[in-house]
Amino acid sequence: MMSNPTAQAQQKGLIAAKKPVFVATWNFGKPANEASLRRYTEGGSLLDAIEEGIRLTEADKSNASVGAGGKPAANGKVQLDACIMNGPGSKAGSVGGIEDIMHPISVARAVMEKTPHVMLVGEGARAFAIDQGFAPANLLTPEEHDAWKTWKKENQSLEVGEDNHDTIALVGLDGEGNLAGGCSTSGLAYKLPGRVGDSPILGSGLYVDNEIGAAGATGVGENVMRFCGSFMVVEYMRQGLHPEDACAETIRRIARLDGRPIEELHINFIAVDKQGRFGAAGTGKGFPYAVTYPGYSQVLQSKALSQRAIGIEGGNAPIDQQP
Ligand code: SD4
Repeated sequence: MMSNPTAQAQQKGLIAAKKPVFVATWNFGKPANEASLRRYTEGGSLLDAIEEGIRLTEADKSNASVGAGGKPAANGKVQLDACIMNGPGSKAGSVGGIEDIMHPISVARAVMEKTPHVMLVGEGARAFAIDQGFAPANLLTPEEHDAWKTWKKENQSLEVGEDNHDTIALVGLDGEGNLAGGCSTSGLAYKLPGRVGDSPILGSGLYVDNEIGAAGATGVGENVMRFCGSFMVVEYMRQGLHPEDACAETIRRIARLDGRPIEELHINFIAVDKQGRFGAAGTGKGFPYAVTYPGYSQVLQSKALSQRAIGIEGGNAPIDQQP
């Protein structure tokens, strides 16, 4: 008997035995997926389920890279990015650089459902959220405030490292064969105020095509958004690639176009297709992703495209220290 969940899942061809199936980034994707499955089982729509899972991560103050408790921009303000997309009708909503609102995923959904627009940014997004009844809150925890003060005093580097970014991207397929997804992040730690990454950009941090599949990204947004990364993953699935291979091929193509070695890009993708097959790939070794469907919930190891071990990301335990 194989005890390794990744090996077991790979032997089964990385395909969900039951629907709905939820696939999410990082270790914290597992409780998020489980919240999604619960919401769906209780009668919520696939979109309700996606929103619920991401809200769990956003509310977790110990997660320093999503929602409340996120690391701030260089000016000490937490600025959040999120988007949501529903397969049927390709409906989408998004917010960029929103301040003081704990659940940008829900604001993104309100943009989708209550406005004729797709994306709101900055002060306009905040004003819209408050108008919609979202309560403003201070998202900067005392720990992150202290860490920011230290960074200001000692460092002030804007360099993208191993431990200053993380994102929840969560994609799902329901029993009717419909797809949906969401993505939420506080972005790169100590970014320039106003910097928006890939996460709220449809086609970059997230893409859903109801005919084919859904994909999401985490990592250095600048290395995803120049290539429409999640859209590219979906297009490779359209060409017949398994989701894991589609994620890997996207990373290889990005590296070719960018010119730097794969291990310097710090990006990862997750994907699910319309048949319930799923997979993930990363530029380094040890990007974990979570897969949940009725009777199954596991953190799996993604396909690694270089031997570089990824470090502690946004409070995540390195893969070899996972429970
Ligand atoms: C960004 N992609 O803002 C996000 C950060 C991230 O893992 O995903 N980090 O660039």
